[in-house]
Amino acid sequence: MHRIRTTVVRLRPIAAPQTAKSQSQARLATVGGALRTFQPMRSYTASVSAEPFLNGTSSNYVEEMYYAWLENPRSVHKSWDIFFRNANAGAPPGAAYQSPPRLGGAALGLANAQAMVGVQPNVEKLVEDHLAVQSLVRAYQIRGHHVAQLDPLGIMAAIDPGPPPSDIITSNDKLEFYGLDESDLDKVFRLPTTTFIGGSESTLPLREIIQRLEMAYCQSIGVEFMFINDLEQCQWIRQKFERPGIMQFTLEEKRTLLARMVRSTRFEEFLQRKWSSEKRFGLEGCESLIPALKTIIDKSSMNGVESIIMGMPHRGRLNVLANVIRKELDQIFCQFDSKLEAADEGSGDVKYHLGMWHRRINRVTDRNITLSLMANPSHLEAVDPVVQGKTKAEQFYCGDTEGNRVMSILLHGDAAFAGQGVVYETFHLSDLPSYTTHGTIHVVVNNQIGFTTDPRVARSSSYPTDVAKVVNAPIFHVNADDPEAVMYVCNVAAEWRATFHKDVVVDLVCYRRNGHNEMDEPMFTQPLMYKQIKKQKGVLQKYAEKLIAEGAVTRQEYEEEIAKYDKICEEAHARSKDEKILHIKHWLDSPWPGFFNMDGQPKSMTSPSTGLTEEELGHIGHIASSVPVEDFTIHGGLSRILKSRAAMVGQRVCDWALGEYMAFGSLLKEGTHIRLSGQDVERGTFSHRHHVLHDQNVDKRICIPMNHIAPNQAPYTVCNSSLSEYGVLGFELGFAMASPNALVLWEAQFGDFHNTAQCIIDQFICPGQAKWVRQNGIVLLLPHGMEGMGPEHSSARPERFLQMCNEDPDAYPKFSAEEFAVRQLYDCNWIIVNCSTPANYFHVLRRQILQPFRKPLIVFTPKSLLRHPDAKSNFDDMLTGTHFQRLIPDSGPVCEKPDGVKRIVFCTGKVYYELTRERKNRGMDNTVAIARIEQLSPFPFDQVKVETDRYPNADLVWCQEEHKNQGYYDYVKPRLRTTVDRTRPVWYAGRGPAAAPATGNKAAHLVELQRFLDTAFNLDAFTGQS
Ligand SMILES: Cc1ncc(C[n+]2csc(CCOP(=O)(O)OP(=O)(O)O)c2C)c(N)n1
Ligand SMILES: [Mg+2]
Repeated sequence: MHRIRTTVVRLRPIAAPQTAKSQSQARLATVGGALRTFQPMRSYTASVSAEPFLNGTSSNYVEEMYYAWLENPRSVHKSWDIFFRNANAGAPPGAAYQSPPRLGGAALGLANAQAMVGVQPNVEKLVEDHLAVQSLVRAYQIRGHHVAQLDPLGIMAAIDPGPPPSDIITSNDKLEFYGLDESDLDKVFRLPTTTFIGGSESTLPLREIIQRLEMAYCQSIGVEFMFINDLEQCQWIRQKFERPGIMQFTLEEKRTLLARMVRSTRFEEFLQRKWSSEKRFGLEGCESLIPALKTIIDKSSMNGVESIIMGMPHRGRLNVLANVIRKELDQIFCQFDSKLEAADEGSGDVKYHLGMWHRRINRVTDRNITLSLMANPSHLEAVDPVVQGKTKAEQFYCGDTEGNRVMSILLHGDAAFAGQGVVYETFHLSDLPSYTTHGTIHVVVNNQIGFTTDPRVARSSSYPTDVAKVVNAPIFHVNADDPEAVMYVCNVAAEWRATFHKDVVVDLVCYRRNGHNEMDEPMFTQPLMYKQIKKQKGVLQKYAEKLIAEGAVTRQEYEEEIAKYDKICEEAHARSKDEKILHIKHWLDSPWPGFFNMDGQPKSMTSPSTGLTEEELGHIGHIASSVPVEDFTIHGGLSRILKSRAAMVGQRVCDWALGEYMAFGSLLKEGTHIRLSGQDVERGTFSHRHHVLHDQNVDKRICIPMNHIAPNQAPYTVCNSSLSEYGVLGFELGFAMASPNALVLWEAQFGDFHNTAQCIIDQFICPGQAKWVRQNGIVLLLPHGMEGMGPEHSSARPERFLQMCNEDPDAYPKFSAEEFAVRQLYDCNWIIVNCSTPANYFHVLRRQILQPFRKPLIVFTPKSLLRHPDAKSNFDDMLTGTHFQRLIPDSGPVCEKPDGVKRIVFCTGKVYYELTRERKNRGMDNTVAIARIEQLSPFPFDQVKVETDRYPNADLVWCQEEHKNQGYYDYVKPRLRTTVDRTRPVWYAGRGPAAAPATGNKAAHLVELQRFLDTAFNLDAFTGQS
């Protein structure tokens, strides 16, 4: 009789926990404790005579004692402590018990204990069975989803390939696992407090217990939640799925559900009829996605949500646009007309990628709701962090600190959800103070295939959704062929988010009726699956038959509903033929009301001055060098930094950090919100910034002086991010999308790390406006420079950014002199600068906000220049009337006799300081001019021309510290040639071509540097070359 009676015993953790919470919590923690390691410790084969107090009706009492002891051995009587200790140590039956010490002469020994628990013969089995039942309940809660009927195709293997767990009672012979048998089925058992299957009953017959557990956990819904380490949340989920009769719907709800299924299904059928040879990545096989989303939206609207931002891939996108966002059908249908002319810019990539923004009344709640679907590239899941950033921004701007008014929904494909790392990176933002959106509802269209690839070769986890477990998000798997179950879990998901403000996943287990797109033949690769799919009755038909059978609708009503929607589609189709012009602007996901004029153009085409008054500079400088709160102890080293800042302010000069301070502080004062995010940005990777001060004596007490600039200033957000580039840059891009009136900056720890966010740069930032008519003013700060640090940490890869500029290198722009700079900016896809002075950095940051349109700004930022004694700017260069210098000409002795200048060396960034030092050393200040191109793109053709004209006898050299196949050379050379009408050659001084960005050897680095400086100043270096 080796019994499971001792379930309690089996639950023994390796070490008894030390914390003392409530006893009931202790019990739950132990029972629900996926964190614990279970170890069989003692098989109670002891006879009653050996340990008589372990008898029958004492089970609850013993159990209580045991849990209490586990929690805190001192909370139980000494006798129990000794008993459990001995038992744990493996004492044989009868030997674990020792008489307790006598207290005050009163004997509180075995006799009393027996009296308390009431000894009865033959109750041992009862205890064991009760404990077995507890174990059984828990098994269903943990593993019920493995046997739930989730797969509409019934081929299951693709979902969860393992055998059914042995502790789930799928047949009566499994009772034996628990030491139970059929004769126990009608016995009544007390239910543990960790289950709600009893409803108002606290006891139930075993047969009923199993049946209710089956109902709760093994039908069309599989709930994965027992890994969540919060008891309240686990209990909440249990009662949502366990309470008897909880999944019941009113007649009206069923009819609405049917109507939504009709729309979803007939929409796809309509497209298939009209455009049978067009790809549309149809939803067939997962039609219940539409009611699923609508249910989430209805419920969330009911809970007070006013704005929902959605991101989704290709599958079912048109259906979502039509039936969830409610884009006019004719606007969708006309996208299938290839003759349609585009009325505005944009690459016409409408059907599967453009977004949408729509405010309407939610019919169920009668409340206003704004729905936006974000434009997205093909790159699956890339939009996830962007959606989160935009959601965060909307919450921030409407003061929604808990996500009660604005929320996001992300849709995923099963293969992409499991495969794309950005999913994980995005999940990790979900609970960070400056990044949380207070819960996202994820919906996975789990059609058990990715293009032609089976899950068994595409992922190592049981489910595609396992990644969500890292943030303790509950996962509701549901058979998408059961629309009522789908609706139920979606309701629960929305309630979960409203209650706990945390992420949740709905996994719609479905199938894909056609190939990856409608042109693909799936039988090539999944013959058996598709044989099954061909036999599969459509979900609408199944659900309609069910409702007709139960009398919820008549067949006639159902047919009328179909006819009604078909008619809507036909009429819209007729209207769509009248559409002659495609207005891509109608597909904007983030309109910026008031920023543009009525035609969507900038309100002016001038950039106001970016300078400040002396007083403003002094005031911001003062804030930057002080601690603006009382009784705040900063680190001694920081005191010195602040002192040196104060000294600089006294001398009217700025270093890099102070220049940035001036730009941020002034914009904040003028009402522009600033958000600076990235790894370690608060202090600054190079310990130069110090925007967040930490009290040395009080834990977590911080001060952000930038928020003390002026009484009505805009808020400053500066946040160290998670160690993710892809996720965080995507997030900030989304944040910048929400409003043009914020300066949003992302800083890479070192510039080269941006390449792990390449997808966001290539797919969104570089071409965003061209593809989706959507401007964005995000700023990327990329530390860059060859400083002998080796191949890593040196290059922010300027060549890549420059290569992706949309400017023609061979054509001199035909703009008037007054408008040259601003027109160039307006036409470009992004702005790329490498500033050599703090003042210029200051101006370019301010220009980013003060110019009348938005373009991404890429800034190659310095490392050693942060502290270079010459890399300082005078306040004079930042005063009112000054502005960003696209090119900084040589202002030295060369200006006096330009005709005598033999060479102009054009350069950008830090190498300027190396060049000037070398020139001085060589005494060539009169013969070689050095011009700094600060704005690389758009290229300042006009100002370069002024320089080349100024020195008619000079040869032209481009000097860079980067290798020849990297850096700026390939970009600059043709532009310089265009500027001089190809009348003069452009020579190169710099490192030779190389595979790696820099040498790892400091000495080699210096040799290389000297070599190219020699070339730059050897006036005969290029003689004879052509
Ligand atoms: C990052 C990325 N890699 C590859 C692709 C090519 N691709 C497009 S759809 C697809 C399969 C996606 O499968 P799943 O996520 O399950 O969505 P489904 O098409 O099944 O709805 C692939 C590999 C892509 N679009 N994005
Ligand atoms: Mg799939």
